[in-house]
Amino acid sequence: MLWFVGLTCVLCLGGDAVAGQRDGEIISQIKLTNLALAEIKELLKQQLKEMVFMKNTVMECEACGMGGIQPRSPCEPNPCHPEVKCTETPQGPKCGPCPDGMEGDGDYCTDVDECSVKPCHMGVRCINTSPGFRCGSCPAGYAGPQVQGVGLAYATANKQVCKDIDECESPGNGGCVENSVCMNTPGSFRCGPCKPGFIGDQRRGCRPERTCGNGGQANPCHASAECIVHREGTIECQCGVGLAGNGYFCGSDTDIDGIPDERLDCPDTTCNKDNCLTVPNSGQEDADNDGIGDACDEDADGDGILNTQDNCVLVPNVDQRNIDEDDFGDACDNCLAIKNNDQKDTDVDKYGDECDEDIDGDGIPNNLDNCKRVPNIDQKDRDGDKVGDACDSCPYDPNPDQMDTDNDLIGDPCDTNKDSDGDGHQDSRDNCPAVINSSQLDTDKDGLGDECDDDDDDDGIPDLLPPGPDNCRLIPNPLQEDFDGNGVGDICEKDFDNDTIIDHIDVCPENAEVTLTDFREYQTVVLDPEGDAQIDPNWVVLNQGKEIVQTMNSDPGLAVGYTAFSGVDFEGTFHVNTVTDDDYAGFIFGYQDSSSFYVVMWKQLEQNYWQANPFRAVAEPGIQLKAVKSNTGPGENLRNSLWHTGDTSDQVKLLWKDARNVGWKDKTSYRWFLQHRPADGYIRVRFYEGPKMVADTGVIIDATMRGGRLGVFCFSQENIIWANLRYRCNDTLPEDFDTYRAQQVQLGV
Ligand SMILES: *[C@@H]1O[C@H](CO)[C@@H](O)[C@H](O)[C@H]1NC(C)=O
Ligand SMILES: *[C@@H]1O[C@H](CO)[C@@H](O)[C@H](O)[C@H]1NC(C)=O
Ligand SMILES: CC(=O)N[C@H]1CO[C@H](CO)[C@@H](O)[C@@H]1O
Repeated sequence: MLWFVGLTCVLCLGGDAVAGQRDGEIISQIKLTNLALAEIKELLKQQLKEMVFMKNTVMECEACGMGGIQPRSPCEPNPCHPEVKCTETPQGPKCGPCPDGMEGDGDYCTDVDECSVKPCHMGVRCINTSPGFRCGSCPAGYAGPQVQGVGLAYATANKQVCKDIDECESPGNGGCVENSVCMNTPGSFRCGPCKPGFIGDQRRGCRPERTCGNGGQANPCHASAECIVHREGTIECQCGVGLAGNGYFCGSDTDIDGIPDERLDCPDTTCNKDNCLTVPNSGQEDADNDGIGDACDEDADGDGILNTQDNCVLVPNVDQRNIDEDDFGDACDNCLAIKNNDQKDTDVDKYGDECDEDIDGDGIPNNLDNCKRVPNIDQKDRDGDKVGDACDSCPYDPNPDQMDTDNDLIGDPCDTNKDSDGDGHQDSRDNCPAVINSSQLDTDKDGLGDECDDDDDDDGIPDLLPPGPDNCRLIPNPLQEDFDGNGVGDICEKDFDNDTIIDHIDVCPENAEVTLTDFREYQTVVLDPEGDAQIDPNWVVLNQGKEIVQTMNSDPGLAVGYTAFSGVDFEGTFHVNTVTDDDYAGFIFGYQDSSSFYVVMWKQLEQNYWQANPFRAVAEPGIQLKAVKSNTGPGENLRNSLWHTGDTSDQVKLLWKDARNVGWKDKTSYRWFLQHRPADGYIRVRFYEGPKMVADTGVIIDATMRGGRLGVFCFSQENIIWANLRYRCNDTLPEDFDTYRAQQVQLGV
């Protein structure tokens, strides 16, 4: 092809030469021009001849190709860019497209710079290769695949993606100390301060600000709640005094009955709104379901008759019919035709004892039953006094009258009151006469109390000595199976005493006979049985035994639960729900008999007792803690001694009095919290008004009573509520005992 171009050039040059000489001298040089033209003509003729020759040669060549001689292909050697396909066409060889990663017409290709479309992550080097490209690795703190490829299209579609690594998600808190804030940043991370609830820093570590127990585990409870670790390791959260809820959520609780003033965002019943904001009603009883609790509903049964006029306060009875004319209308009377204002129904069969032919429901009619009020099918009566052993206060000494002057449940003929260890159980009956043990627990029923029995469950593995200690002290397991090897036998893992109440709700996990706080069964003790100064108290028990109400303006009296305790924590809410009167109310502990108990009592106003015999008794307001050890027992002496604020010989010792000397306020809830550790004589009581502690006895050491029963106390005050009662076995000595001891030693006591 180039030779055609060459020819054109020659012709052109010739033309130009002719044109270049058209001047004034044309005529004079005409001869010379003619000569030159002839020469050019000759040259063209020659060239034309050559072209025809060549054309023929070419045509001959094409013809002779058929004849077997291989002609040379115009694509051999490939005139295109390396690796570009060459195609023959009539117009000559044709080059295909440039390969990926190159650009040009195919004859000639040059490398494309894929890096121009920025296929690599920001900050990562892009290396353009020929052909293709390659990205460097992702920067530190980022992760992504290796990227390399060829061509702009590929580079555009497959850009390198480097994702930020969230170091904080990696194990070990990203390298920050445990429980501290780890902040992820693009390509890196930072360690911040300790997480909320933890204190410390990156250098010293972060430990829980509030821990639960001594194990240092974090405290999941509400900020105001107490965190309790149970023996088997579970955690319980308990809202602080004056607050209520499930422990994880706590809200204010004006009447301290354990139910919050406003609904809390949790599912438990203790998260519901109190249906009686200012009167304690821990059971939330609401007879007419009108959302207003009975305790503050003027017409509790909604029958249109106000409680004060209604002879059935909790059962609607518009007619108020009342055949036997007692205090209870027919609609709610458990003895329709017999007056029975106490409505007592021992066997809870809906027939009041007054009209029940079988009071205790043991199948033996009352007139044949030697224990009318205690079920005893066997009717065993060893002393033949016609009182069955099951209810005989002296099973070995005939005592048909069953007199029990000191109300200790032991009949007078067999009551020695000789109690060497002072735990409230006389030696002849004490299953450990020489060891303080009020609870008298005897798990294996071998007559030897656990406290002085080396093998409580009689399984052959001693409680403490080798081959013990017994990994289940109260349940026989001679093989000591312990699958998880935690030192607690499998059989008692969740329920140490096998009383079917799992340990963390069991108020006495190591005592099968005590499971939940319950005052439904109680002994009433009248402290002034002779005097008729006032009537006897009327006790009403609510909320499955966790609430007691005393309605009458009465003589001094006690309602005492039957469970005897050694170490115990006892708490409750105290509320006088009336503006009438200004007298005594309180609670008792360490009750052994009606002459021996501790009482915490509180009067509203100062007052002389109206009976000046046998002596003038002056009551001061303010909380008092008294040890009662009376040599007379119930009667006017004890009555006046209880009233009096001070010591009285052979009756009452005043152990502590609140120096503030302030009385209780009407219609106000107070919470008490008692710790009694009789083995060491440790007593401490705290009092709260709302969340605020208002009085504290401090550590008091007194060993008059080495344990006993719990109950409530009233003296001449009506409408007292003891709500949300709770007791727990607890023999752990509080820490302040040691501090107290150390001080005593320093003082030389
Ligand atoms: C645990 O108490 C149940 C009754 O609640 C009784 O059936 C079972 O035998 C007791 N287990 C042991 C090991 O004493
Ligand atoms: C038992 O008493 C100790 C000392 O007062 C106390 O720390 C502990 O929380 C109590 N245990 C329970 C379960 O209430
Ligand atoms: C005061 C005392 O030691 N009481 C013990 C009586 O028995 C119970 C049950 O065995 C123990 O828990 C008490 O510590």
